[in-house]
Amino acid sequence: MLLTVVCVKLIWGLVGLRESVAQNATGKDEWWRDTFIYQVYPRSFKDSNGDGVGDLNGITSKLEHLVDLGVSTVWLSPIYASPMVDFGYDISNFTAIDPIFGTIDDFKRLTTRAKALKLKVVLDFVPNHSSDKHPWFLKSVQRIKPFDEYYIWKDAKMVNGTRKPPNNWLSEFQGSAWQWNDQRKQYYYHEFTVGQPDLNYRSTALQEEMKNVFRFWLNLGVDGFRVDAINFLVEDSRFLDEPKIPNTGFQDTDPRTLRHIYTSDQNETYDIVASWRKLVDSTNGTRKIILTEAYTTLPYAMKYYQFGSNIPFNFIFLRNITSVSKPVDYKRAIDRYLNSIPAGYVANWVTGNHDNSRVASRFGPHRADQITMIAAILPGVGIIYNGDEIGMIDRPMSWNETIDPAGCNAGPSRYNLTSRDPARTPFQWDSSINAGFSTGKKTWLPVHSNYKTLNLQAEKTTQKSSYAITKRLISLKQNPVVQRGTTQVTAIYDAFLGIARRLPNQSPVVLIVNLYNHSMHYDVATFMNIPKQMTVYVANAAANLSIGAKINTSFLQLPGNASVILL
Ligand SMILES: *[C@@H]1O[C@H](CO)[C@@H](O)[C@H](O)[C@H]1NC(C)=O
Ligand SMILES: *[C@@H]1O[C@H](CO)[C@@H](O)[C@H](O)[C@H]1NC(C)=O
Ligand SMILES: *[C@@H]1O[C@H](CO)[C@@H](O)[C@H](O)[C@H]1NC(C)=O
Ligand SMILES: *[C@@H]1O[C@H](CO)[C@@H](O)[C@H](O)[C@H]1NC(C)=O
Ligand SMILES: *[C@@H]1O[C@H](CO)[C@@H](O)[C@H](O)[C@H]1NC(C)=O
Ligand SMILES: *[C@@H]1O[C@H](CO)[C@@H](O)[C@H](O)[C@H]1NC(C)=O
Ligand SMILES: *[C@@H]1O[C@H](CO)[C@@H](O)[C@H](O)[C@H]1NC(C)=O
Ligand SMILES: *[C@@H]1O[C@H](CO)[C@@H](O)[C@H](O)[C@H]1NC(C)=O
Ligand SMILES: *[C@@H]1O[C@H](CO)[C@@H](O)[C@H](O)[C@H]1NC(C)=O
Ligand SMILES: *[C@@H]1O[C@H](CO)[C@@H](O)[C@H](O)[C@H]1NC(C)=O
Ligand SMILES: *[C@@H]1O[C@H](CO)[C@@H](O)[C@H](O)[C@H]1NC(C)=O
Ligand SMILES: CC(=O)N[C@H]1CO[C@H](CO)[C@@H](O)[C@@H]1O
Ligand SMILES: [Ca+2]
Ligand SMILES: [Ca+2]
Repeated sequence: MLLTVVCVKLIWGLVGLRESVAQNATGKDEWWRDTFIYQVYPRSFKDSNGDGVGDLNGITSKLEHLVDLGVSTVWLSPIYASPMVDFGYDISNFTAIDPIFGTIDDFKRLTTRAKALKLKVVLDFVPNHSSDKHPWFLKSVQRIKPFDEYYIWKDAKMVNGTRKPPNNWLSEFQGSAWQWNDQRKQYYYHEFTVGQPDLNYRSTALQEEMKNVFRFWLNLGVDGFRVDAINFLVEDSRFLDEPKIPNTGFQDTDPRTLRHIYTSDQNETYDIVASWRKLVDSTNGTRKIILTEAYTTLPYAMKYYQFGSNIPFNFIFLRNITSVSKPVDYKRAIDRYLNSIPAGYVANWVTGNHDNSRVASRFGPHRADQITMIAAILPGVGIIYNGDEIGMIDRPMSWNETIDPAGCNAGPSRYNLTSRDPARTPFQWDSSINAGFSTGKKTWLPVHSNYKTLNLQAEKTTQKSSYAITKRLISLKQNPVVQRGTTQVTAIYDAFLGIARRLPNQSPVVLIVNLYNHSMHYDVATFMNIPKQMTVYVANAAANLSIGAKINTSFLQLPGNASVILL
């Protein structure tokens, strides 16, 4: 989302240093426990009919790629009916497929094929708001029961005879979060754009309506839901002004000037998540997964576990750790995260998504695989964004090419800071026209010009490609030491990050990352108390090491940017 991108730059707060810890985040024996989940951004994955936009039949035709990679689950970003003002996050019918993506029968074919391939299917669920074109909203405007209460309506505050919004709440997209509706003669609340009115979870009819949405898709056999922007779900019912943060330097219209104590992370939000947990658990068949997305503080994120989220997204690689982070920074964030997980729950590691720069652009192409290596060796679930497994990078956009509302709203001088278009370009399948994504004349976003060499087909025949490395990393999750071992994160001076996973009477699994860009060597064996001779399981391109090579860890010399996993 818009502010995520902006805020990332402001909140790289670093937390206190900790000692090494041993950690056992085994968790319950769920089907997703030691796997990777793969996010498909449907518009950009595969176009089956040449209109330049990816679609369901395209996804179905490429499911083998996910099987080949070895991921357990495909999570689809929104495929629902939508005016596409926010590319599907503005939904006008929660139980209909948008024609641009296909039909409900196409969806059924997709899930049938996925089941045959033993892939789980997870859908995006966007509960905070609907489109203002949704029939519920149109009826709400007319005060037709029970729709009248489906949205958050408030009377104007009259100040000296002038109509003003009911309070000072601000939209994530700048300015008052209240929009006057002349027909209903009231303001409605919108956390995001004017065209995305917030739903009112204090209406039991609305709550039931959204449960029916869950039921609809569960009946079609989906294995779970990824819940969007959950922390914004419920607002405080007193509608008090939020306190101002003094001296932020931002304009008064900027949401960063307020402490969001009444519009974010409300207790009632957690209760609603718990009610959804109960609902999905009451369905027969495979246990269902709930993933929740909240860019929030660690305690608020952790709280979702106890209220039924299996995967409250861990965004440390998106906001706490950056290309300039040092080994101690990695250690601090990873330990802090692992130590915060309540007993019995499973860790997760998001390496990228459709709202942020690609991992290969955030960390540099030579470090993209490193982040996946860290996600793979650490306990729990990895979450990978389509295209990152082949090392795709952001495609810079001119102002004219920009279509993401988050970019367009920011204007020609600032769109680069907020537009999410660069990370959403079509998947690069091969070196044919449009990278094999589409046979059309034009694609909805331009294909990156590097596709002739950077594409899946080429990487399949290259030994140290991102594809080859990622595939090996995904299968590392099957290693018992990685599944059940303790975790030790070590900063080896300023240069090396070391992660060791151990089980009694078994050889450890060890990752060493050189965070310098020049060659360094250390006695890693002594530093980490690991065997003096180990074998390369996988190494990134910079390491210049072959799988199976024997390594003397008493004198481990690694080129700049190199990383290696040893057994
Ligand atoms: C959503 O679309 C489905 C399928 O076209 C339709 O049956 C249903 O009535 C629609 N729901 C609403 C609220 O318009
Ligand atoms: C209302 O108008 C009066 C007279 O113009 C002015 O003194 C006062 O500050 C106004 N109050 C507000 C809340 O704007
Ligand atoms: C929210 O719930 C917590 C307990 O989970 C409680 O300590 C806190 O006071 C509650 N906050 C509000 C505003 O009710
Ligand atoms: C689950 O299966 C049981 C037994 O077959 C059946 O009685 C029940 O209605 C099913 N529940 C749902 C939600 O489908
Ligand atoms: C990541 O950064 C956010 C924002 O500064 C902070 O609230 C959170 O505690 C950090 N997480 C970890 C694991 O350090
Ligand atoms: C951008 O679009 C405007 C209006 O369509 C056009 O006049 C201008 O030449 C375009 N600029 C570029 C660099 O394509
Ligand atoms: C945005 O990025 C494009 C592509 O890198 C560049 O040409 C343009 O100058 C940038 N615009 C701004 C305002 O930074
Ligand atoms: C981790 O926890 C699980 C379950 O609580 C236990 O079976 C296992 O032995 C523990 N492993 C270690 C290395 O402590
Ligand atoms: C290598 O790292 C040094 C110090 O961190 C930095 O000054 C230099 O620009 C880097 N060189 C390259 C090519 O990244
Ligand atoms: C890679 O390793 C080989 C064999 O050890 C060596 O001959 C070669 O010089 C190395 N290449 C680089 C770029 O370090
Ligand atoms: C490993 O390197 C150390 C330090 O250079 C050396 O003393 C030792 O003999 C080496 N061990 C092996 C098995 O090569
Ligand atoms: C993190 C986030 O906010 N995700 C989505 C939430 O909803 C807005 C508005 O629809 C989207 O723009 C974001 O992508
Ligand atoms: Ca299409
Ligand atoms: Ca809300």
